[in-house]
Amino acid sequence: MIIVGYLLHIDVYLLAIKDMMNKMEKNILITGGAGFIGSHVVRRMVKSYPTYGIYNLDKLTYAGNLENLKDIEHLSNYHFIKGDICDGELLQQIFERHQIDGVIHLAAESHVDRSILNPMEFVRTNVIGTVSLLNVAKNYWKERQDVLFYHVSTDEVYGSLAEGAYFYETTPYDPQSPYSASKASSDHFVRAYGNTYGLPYLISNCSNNYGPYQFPEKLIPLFIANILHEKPLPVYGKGENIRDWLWVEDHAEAIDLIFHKGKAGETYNIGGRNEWRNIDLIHVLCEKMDHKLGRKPGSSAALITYVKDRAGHDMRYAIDPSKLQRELGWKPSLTFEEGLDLTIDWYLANQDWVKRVQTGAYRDYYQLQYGERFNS
Ligand code: NAD
Ligand code: TDX
Repeated sequence: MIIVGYLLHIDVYLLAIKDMMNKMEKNILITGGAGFIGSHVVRRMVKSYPTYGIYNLDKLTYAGNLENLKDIEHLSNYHFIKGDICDGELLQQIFERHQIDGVIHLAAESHVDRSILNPMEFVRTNVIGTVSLLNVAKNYWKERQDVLFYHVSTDEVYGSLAEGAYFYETTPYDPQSPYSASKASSDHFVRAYGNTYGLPYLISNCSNNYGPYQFPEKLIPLFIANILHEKPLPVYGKGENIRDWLWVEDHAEAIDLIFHKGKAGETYNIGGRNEWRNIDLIHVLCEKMDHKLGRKPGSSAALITYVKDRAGHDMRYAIDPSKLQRELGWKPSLTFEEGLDLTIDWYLANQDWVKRVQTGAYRDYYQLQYGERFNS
């Protein structure tokens, strides 16, 4: 469904009229739905729950791309609202007009390297934005207990792990980058609103995601794009840092499960028990790319270039997802081998998407599809 109107917020009123005519079982506000993980969550919720009104609120920063949702934007229970989670007045209008019963909050600045260059933007969106959302939810819901504020967070809040150790839900917070410090802060605010005002909440902390629609600044899509164009592959430091990778649709499934079956006030760690040293993962990626592109074995690996390490680079992340598996029965659907193949194949088949992201052309999509009616 098409809506929009950043300046006048006319979209909010039009949608309200539509809602009155067509009462939904539940109205869910998803923030950051035009981003990588958010678009998979929105797609899943819109398709799996046709009786829910799904409201995707996204500021469309460099990371927001409405082309990610092209395939579902015509569905009548999907609604897009362009706006900023720091805009309390807009948030209040959205809650009131659409009688929001639940929030799945993903909007964030998400890239560690950018947080090193510009920490204030991370404080603004990840901390202040989350608190403004919490505040509006708390005031609108008052004492209601049949509502949920679900905050999607990261394993990076726990800091860097020694060999053999794992992140549990009880692991003390020890964020090391401006990004993880801002996410840790937002997690603390969510719990503070639960503790102080009785706001029913859920938090999940997930490991590194990969899959279709990931912005090509993150390791896997960046390296796929660089291999394709025979550009250097910048490996930070010695490439010995370890990350725990999860197929993005498995994350979306976990979010759906936690939102519907999780116990309010609880935290769930999400991860696929899939640890890789960066350099080992990069070699697998290079071998697969050589094979898929019909290039001589070793040609992609020849692009590997060791560069200066990321400042404060966390050495190792590894999630113990036992609680989620035991209590909610979640398990990953794919092996890493399968997920990586699907990811590479998707990027190779969708080079137009990558090109439009790299040239900035994707930013016109909003104007073309949604902009003309209300932008003055
Ligand atoms: P992303 O950068 O791809 O997308 C973020 C989205 O939020 C974009 O659509 C952007 O336009 C929107 N946004 C940013 N600032 C906003 C604001 N002020 N108001 C409204 N919208 C705004 O991020 P992602 O990788 O999809 O991550 C989504 C969430 O999941 C984040 O909260 C992130 O911390 C968390 N997370 C990510 C990973 C991962 O591996 N990518 C792992 C664990 C947790
Ligand atoms: O060019 C690169 N070279 C390189 O060696 C890039 C972009 C990354 N790296 C390394 C740094 C990390 O050790 O690869 C690893 C993965 O890097 P990113 O893809 O930037 O992810 P990471 O920093 O681990 O954070 C991601 O996972 C947790 C997401 O960006 C976060 O939003 C999420 O919370």
